[in-house]
Amino acid sequence: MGIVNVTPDSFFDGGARLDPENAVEAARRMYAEGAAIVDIGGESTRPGAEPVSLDEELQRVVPVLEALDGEVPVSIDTAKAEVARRALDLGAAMVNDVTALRGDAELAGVVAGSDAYLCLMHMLGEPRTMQDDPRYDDVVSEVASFLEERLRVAVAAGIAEERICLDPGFGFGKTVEHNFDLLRRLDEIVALGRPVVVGISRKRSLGRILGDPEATTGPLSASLAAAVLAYERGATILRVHDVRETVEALTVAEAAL
Ligand code: 9MG
Repeated sequence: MGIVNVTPDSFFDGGARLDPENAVEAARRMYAEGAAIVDIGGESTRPGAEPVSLDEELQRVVPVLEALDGEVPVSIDTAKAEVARRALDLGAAMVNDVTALRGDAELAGVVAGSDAYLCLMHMLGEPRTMQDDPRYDDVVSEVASFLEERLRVAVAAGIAEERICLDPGFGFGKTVEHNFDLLRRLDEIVALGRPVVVGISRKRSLGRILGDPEATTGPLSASLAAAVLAYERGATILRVHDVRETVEALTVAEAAL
């Protein structure tokens, strides 16, 4: 899954894709490089990010979806029912909801009324404050219980279980240690029985484990190491910035599995 952030404040590309033409070009390139799907989002969820209005989010993503016109399989990264509705009308195949259906009471109905796939992600708190001293007794079992509960909620709302994937939410209310516990024990998330999405690409934990306590991003090399580990531990969807390099790394990993 390639990442296209149509935002002015993405932690990694710093807003390079706010221009719809750049976003469309990035989506096409990622698809050509081997992404199975491209995740398009108009609201930043980086630590400290402020929410954006519905109008603003629609103005960012709709022109990109219109220009792509179904050419590239798309996941819409949103917690808003109306954004999801518009994106699905424009051909999106998946909704990536970082709130796991806790943000907008109407989102479950929108997904249930379509044949879209849904990604439910764990987050402790909200983007603005989530990195302010997150605490768990056991991060892996708490994340697993949360995802199990949100899966039940989604199925009860009429979304077919076969269309749901789960994501432990690397960096969403987690310290470096929490993120590495989750990566080490990813099998416990895989054991929930749904495809697991891992989004650790370029995240700050990778830069911090390499020795920079103030890092806000991580290097490509560390992202590839994490992607290979996650894949080897059972993740089936990797949400990444560097599609070509990740496809190459995973192709090598797969040859030795
Ligand atoms: C939108 N977004 C940013 N990081 C993410 C991650 O790790 N997983 C998912 N599903 N979405 C993310």
